[in-house]
Amino acid sequence: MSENDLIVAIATPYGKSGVGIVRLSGEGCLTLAKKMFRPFDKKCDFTPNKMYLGEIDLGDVKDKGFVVFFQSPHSFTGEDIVEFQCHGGIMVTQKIVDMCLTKGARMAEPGEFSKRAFLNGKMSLDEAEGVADLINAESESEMRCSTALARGELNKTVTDIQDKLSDIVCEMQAYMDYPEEHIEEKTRSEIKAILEEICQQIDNLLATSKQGKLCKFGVDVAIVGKTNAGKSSLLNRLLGTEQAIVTDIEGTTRDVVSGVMEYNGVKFNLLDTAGLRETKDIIENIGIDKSKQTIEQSDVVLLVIDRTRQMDKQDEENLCLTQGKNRIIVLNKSDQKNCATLDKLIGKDKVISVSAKTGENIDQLKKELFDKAFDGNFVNNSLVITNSRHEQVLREASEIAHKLLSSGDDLFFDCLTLESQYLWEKLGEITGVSANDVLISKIFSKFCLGK
Ligand SMILES: Nc1nc2c(ncn2[C@@H]2O[C@H](COP(=O)(O)OP(=O)(O)OP(=O)(O)O)[C@@H](O)[C@H]2O)c(=O)[nH]1
Ligand SMILES: [Mg+2]
Repeated sequence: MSENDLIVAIATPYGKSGVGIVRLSGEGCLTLAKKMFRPFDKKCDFTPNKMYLGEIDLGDVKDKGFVVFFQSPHSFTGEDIVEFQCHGGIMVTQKIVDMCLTKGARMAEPGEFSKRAFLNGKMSLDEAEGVADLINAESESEMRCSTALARGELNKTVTDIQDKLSDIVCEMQAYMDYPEEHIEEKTRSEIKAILEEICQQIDNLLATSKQGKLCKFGVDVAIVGKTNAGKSSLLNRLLGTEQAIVTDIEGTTRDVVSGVMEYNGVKFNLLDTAGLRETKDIIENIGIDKSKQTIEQSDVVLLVIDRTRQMDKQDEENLCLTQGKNRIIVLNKSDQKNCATLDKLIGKDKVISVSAKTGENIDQLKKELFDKAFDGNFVNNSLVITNSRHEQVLREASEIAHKLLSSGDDLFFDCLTLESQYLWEKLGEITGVSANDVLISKIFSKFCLGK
């Protein structure tokens, strides 16, 4: 495999569609395309970025479609690229790929187009990862985070930190080259100030990673409480569908019933659970164990209490069980006149009265849920760390930077220079400036085919 040999892949999803795109990249792609495409326009000279209508040779049959040529370096990969835009579906696109393979191309590895774009300097590593995340985005907030990454916002911040580190290294180099200048004190205080800024910048990025994870994977919300409190009714009301079975028989829900709700562009994975109570029923007990596990694994707990019933021992236990969790107490059945005294609930908890039956206060509950999930600190339209690899690199970088800051006064300048270079290299793992080939291959292998 040479670095710019001819690769081919279907760039559109596998399945039926109006249009399909097959992409060829590498040296000689136009020559190959000409062998299997007959343009209708006799004067066609494959001017770059222009679409030409014609017949694509599929072996025994022909498809009517377009060919576009993107000339190096003005293409996604930075190499010559040809795109066949044909009729969609499984057969036509596959036939074009087969034809390209018989004429000398080879099948692209997953992510190989993006890898080439990175290697040819068309985008940094984090920007390429942003593109992959954008393709996989399932919610608006995830999409917003990925576009920021793909636009190069993380790259900008990291490069800015790296520039500051380069300044430190230059400053120290100058001092070591001209020690007679006696600039040590001034130099040290300047370096300290820069290091403080760097620590702050890295920590600010890291602080966004909690929101990033929730935007990427969704907020897991456990709906728990006593039997018949109205948990399944609440799930259905929040989703706007009849997802879970509702009856007035205690112990109706046995297993975890889930559904996805999107609110303010964020995905909430709602998990309705079996009602908590003492029972000898084996199946119900398995369900109750699952309810407890769900509480543990969730980001937010909605503890549902039937406000028409007096609180009892089971309610007390449920309060204990969810103590310390990020919880909201939901007093359900507000449409009913009789309201029991619920003094025990007064405390730090967020308490909200709703009616799953009529929908009363449900919008308010969604808002409270959103605020609870993000501690009221949701940041919109700014850079948020969603990628666990970036988070890991930033954690390591933060450790190095803080160590450097605290030991800066005691280090010899040559050590300080080396440590600063090490931090520079570490941050380079995000943008790919210093990343080694193994790391790069590992990252791109997770991309989808044709990208
Ligand atoms: N009046 C009134 N009734 C409700 C409300 N929510 C639920 N119910 C009723 O309460 C009963 C139990 O509702 P479910 O949603 O099945 O309760 P659950 O908590 O899921 O119960 P289990 O699955 O047994 O744990 C049903 O008869 C519902 O119609 C409400 O807001 N108001
Ligand atoms: Mg239920």
